[in-house]
Amino acid sequence: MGLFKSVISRVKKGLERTREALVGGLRSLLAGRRLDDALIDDLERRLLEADVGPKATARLVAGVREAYKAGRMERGEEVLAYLKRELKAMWPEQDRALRLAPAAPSVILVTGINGVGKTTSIAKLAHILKEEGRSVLVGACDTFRAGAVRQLEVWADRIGIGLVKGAAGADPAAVAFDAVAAGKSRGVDVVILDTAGRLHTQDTLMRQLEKIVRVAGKHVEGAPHETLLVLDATSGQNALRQAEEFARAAKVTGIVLAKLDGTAKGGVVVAIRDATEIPVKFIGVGETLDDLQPFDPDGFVEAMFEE
Ligand SMILES: Nc1nc2c(ncn2[C@@H]2O[C@H](COP(=O)(O)OP(=O)(O)O)[C@@H](O)[C@H]2O)c(=O)[nH]1
Ligand SMILES: [Mg+2]
Repeated sequence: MGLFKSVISRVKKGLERTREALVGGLRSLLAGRRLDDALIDDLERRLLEADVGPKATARLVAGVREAYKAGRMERGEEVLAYLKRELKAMWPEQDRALRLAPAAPSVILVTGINGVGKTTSIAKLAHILKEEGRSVLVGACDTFRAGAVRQLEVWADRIGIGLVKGAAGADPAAVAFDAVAAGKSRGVDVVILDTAGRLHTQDTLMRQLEKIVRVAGKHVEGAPHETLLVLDATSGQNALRQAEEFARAAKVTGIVLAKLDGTAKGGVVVAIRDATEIPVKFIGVGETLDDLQPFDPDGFVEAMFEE
């Protein structure tokens, strides 16, 4: 609770580029215009360009076309209102709260391919949890690059939380084992495991994840309680493919959509909703510790469409 409440103005700021390109674009396209077939085609192109995805785009555009043909929609403003309403309806009540165990420690596994923003998102999440008064420990299971461990160490020092690491090149599952065990013996509330995103094959990567999951579950009942998949919003439809692949291999319970501040293609949030049942739980809107926000669909759509 507490800090997990989102503030529309902050979301708005983080989404400036997305807002300008997607909604600003729609607004200048539609405002003051009368609807015709050419305008509907333009709308379709604009939605696809914003990475809303073919499925959702087709549905939205079909809705507009149908209402237009039936004489129920004539003005661009009506289209904007329709889009806003339809987008909001895409996210019915769903539990987006972080899953924590009834008894400490809760274990959160963080996955995703290299460079998407895993380590940074972990730091932001740890920061929020700590501000809420919880003790946090991170496990540096990305043991392939010394730089990866170092990066997490710098964050942990800055936030003031514990870190467990292994020797260079250590087995990631062994580090996960140590981190979860340390979390348990030290009575820590939340253990967050950082993982590697790039291995020789997708197969090895997935097998390694499975091993980490097994090891965590052996120590703490129900662990990992949350498996977060981090996706890079700037990678557009590629992010979708990753979501589908990871969901096949691991029981992903939530998505962190990072780098939404850096893209004009915020529509990918919509495409993710269309492609998977996995809830987007957090959005990343910058590189500092304060730049992680809970994903609140209503607030998100409001922020996107506000002037
Ligand atoms: N603009 C922006 N940059 C981000 C965000 N999250 C991560 N980054 C940057 O993306 C790069 C890769 O992040 P990192 O956490 O190391 O990714 P990892 O390889 O998945 O652990 C770093 O330069 C981060 O500062 C975000 O929400 N917005
Ligand atoms: Mg990393």
